[in-house]
Amino acid sequence: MKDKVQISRFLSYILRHAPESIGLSLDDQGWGEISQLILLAQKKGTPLTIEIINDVVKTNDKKRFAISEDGLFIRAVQGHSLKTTVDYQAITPPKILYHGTATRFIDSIFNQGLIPNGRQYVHLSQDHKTAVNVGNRHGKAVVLIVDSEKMFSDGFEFYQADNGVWLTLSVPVKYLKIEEKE
Ligand code: HQG
Repeated sequence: MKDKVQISRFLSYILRHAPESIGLSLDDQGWGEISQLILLAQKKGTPLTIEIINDVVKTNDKKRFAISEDGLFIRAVQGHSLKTTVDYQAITPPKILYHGTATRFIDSIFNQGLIPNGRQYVHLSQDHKTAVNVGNRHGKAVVLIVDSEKMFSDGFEFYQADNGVWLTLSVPVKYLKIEEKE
């Protein structure tokens, strides 16, 4: 049996990026039928049960997934590259948000602003530590401070996924600064 981290990665890949890789269909809100997922994953050599799925959803460190109220469907709450996906409500962001990245991306970011790259949205966090962790995944971490208050008053929309991650379509350079190290 694969461990929970492997199952979480598998579910992230299927539900955010490539449901078709196992033949699963998602609706336009990103929901896939759990019974189908189990059947199709089994065929591709990843045995899943409803108990394993429930356990991964419940105990996932970043609460990446949600199960529908009737218990029949599952979706990723953020991180999609798929176009057809979760409709987020636009809401007022906090004054500032953080974005963790790697030093090697800084020149390009200060040229083009933050762009979603493969995903649908740029991911931001309210919490500094999360930004450092996200940055460390890509190399030497550097934290950018996003003037979300100004962006919002200039008409940019912000969304928050169920797990607290903040999303916006892009962040132009003028709203970005590198965090000063003490
Ligand atoms: C960078 C995790 C060059 C951007 C986290 C980042 C997050 C640019 C990388 C979620 C750029 C994209 C997303 C530009 C942005 N030039 N590089 N103009 N604009 N970048 O993995 O934000 O564990 O797609 O700084 O918690 O790192 O997967 O995005 O370094 O919420 O659930 O391009 O992934 O969640 O990398 O992470 P990613 P991310 P999970």
